[in-house]
Amino acid sequence: MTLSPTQVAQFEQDGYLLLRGALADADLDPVIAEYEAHISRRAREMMAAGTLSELYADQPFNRRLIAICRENDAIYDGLDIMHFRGRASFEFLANGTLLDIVENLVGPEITCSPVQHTRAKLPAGLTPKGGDPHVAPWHQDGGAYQPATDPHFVLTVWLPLSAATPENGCMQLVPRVHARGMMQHHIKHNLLTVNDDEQMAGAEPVTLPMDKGDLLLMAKGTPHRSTANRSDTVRWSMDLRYQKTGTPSGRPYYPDFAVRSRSHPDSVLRDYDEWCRLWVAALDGQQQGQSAYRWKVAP
Ligand SMILES: O=C(O)CCC(=O)C(=O)O
Ligand SMILES: [Fe+2]
Repeated sequence: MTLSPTQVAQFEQDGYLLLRGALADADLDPVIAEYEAHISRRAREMMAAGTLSELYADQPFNRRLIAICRENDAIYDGLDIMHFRGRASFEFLANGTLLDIVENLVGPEITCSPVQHTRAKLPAGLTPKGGDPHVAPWHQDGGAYQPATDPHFVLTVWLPLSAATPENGCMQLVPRVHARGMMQHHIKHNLLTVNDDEQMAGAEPVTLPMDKGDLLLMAKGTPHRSTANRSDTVRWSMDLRYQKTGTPSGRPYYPDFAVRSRSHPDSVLRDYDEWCRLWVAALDGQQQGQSAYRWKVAP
């Protein structure tokens, strides 16, 4: 799939583009299957250890984790992409349909940013340790990178693995303000956010329910958020970032890699084990003392 000139113009004007049905089940099901297999394995281990009363194997992908977490939320740890490190997840980062779309906006030399997540957003109150990192207050993704990234284009790609609805905390964003530049952010409860009252006054957000297969493309200056999950479903999603090879990811201590290159095809990282090794080494390095954010912690 390629974007039409009208779609590219729409992205540039609105700071986002929502593509319905861009991905097929065949693109996403391997990722879902490896999470399902992991959850089954962990549930069996917990049963064997006597810390779970049943497997909840009859529950669908967007409910099973809830049923298990209500009994024992130890299963919740390690689901994000860099900790989970599934082979299908790695392969999905280089999905041809996805990269064809990305190439329309990023160009033919594409680096996969390490600023990426797989999120299992649970109903409010169920997330272990209180606060929920998947309830994102208003922010621009540009605010999440180190300043070296400011002059460069970074494309955010957000996609649900199960239906994202207003009730379970789908994405909301403010169109047509992405080119105004970086807003003042701060860190509140460990989350990056702008000052809502001052900077979001008068904003007219759009709410974007999305189904599996839909794809949201977003500029790094587009303010967006997601609210708490007030449903009885898990909002499973991935948010990925792509940029022109050679531009800084904004998290230099995490591994980025060339995911498509027309000029240097040999530079592309295709080795799953190497990707795992890079993440393990980076996570062991604990950011080498660098803060993820340039912003002050709110009092
Ligand atoms: O998934 C969410 O709820 C928020 C994600 C987000 O802020 C992003 O993908 O940039
Ligand atoms: Fe974001």
